[in-house]
Amino acid sequence: MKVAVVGATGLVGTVMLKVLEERNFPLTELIPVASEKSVGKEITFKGKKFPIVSMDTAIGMRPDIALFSAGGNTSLEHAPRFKEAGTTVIDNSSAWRMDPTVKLIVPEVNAHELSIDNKIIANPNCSTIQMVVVLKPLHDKYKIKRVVVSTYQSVTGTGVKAVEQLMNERKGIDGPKAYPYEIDLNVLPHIDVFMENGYTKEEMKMVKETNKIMSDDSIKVTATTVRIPVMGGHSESVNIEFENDFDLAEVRSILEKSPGIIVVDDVANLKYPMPKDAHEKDEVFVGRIRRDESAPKALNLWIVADNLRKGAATNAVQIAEYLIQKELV
Ligand code: 11C
Repeated sequence: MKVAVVGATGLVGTVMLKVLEERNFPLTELIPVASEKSVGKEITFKGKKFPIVSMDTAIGMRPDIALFSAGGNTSLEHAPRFKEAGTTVIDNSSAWRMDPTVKLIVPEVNAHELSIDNKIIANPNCSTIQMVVVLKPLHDKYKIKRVVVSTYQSVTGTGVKAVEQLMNERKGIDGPKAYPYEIDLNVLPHIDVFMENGYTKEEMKMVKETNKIMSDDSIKVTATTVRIPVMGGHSESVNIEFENDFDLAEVRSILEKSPGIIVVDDVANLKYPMPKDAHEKDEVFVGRIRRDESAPKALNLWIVADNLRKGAATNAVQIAEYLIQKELV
């Protein structure tokens, strides 16, 4: 497999390379792609040096798979060019997600939808991915009617500039700002741009992407997405109302058996998921599993995952692994 990583020097691109390395991805040739200012520099992968190349050079090399994490505009412009060259693109931006001809994939949920004809495949938003991994097995068993989610999102979701803003503020240094307000010792109920309905784009992504990935528009979702001065992962408080009643022990057992999930739920010993523990892990962590005592057939959960891993790089690499395993590339 010849694999291009587009956006190889960015936060997600760097993690993609790490994940490919760790998982011993069966690649024969690595093609790191980045903006013109990085072309000619080298990246190290499995102890070997690879030159960073331009988009045109990479397309000319006709990779089998291109993992894209270089923003929506780059993806809109260049993903079709890779596709023309016979490459399967797995795109981490929001550019193609709601395109009805493009599959939006979380392998634990809907990898079975993929076919050899899918040459551009969309990777969902990080906060959506970690939630649907948990919703899916519960929906299969009890049928979800409605989800109310509030997020506590890491600054790494915004990018390098936001990480620098947090670190600079912590040290009392002035510098470039990724947010309209201070983020250290603060909480911003604002992720991405505000839309006409008063929600942010991030909140609406959680609604629309969930329905598309779960192939079920009957699931009602409402979200409040919040940036907090944390690194390492996104956390989510999720309230789920089901059509059918559930047994709490059975819910726990279903989640424990579901792929990609680790249950950390032992409050007697103060065990619950935290971003510090999810950092650099590929799984989704679930805890604080309890009945919503204010409503029938309703459950409360706390979900944490590394947004750069399962929320981005790992999910994309898992899609690529699935394509290879099923001989779809
Ligand atoms: C954040 N969820 O934490 C965003 C980052 O649509 O892929 C990812 C945005 C996206 O700010």
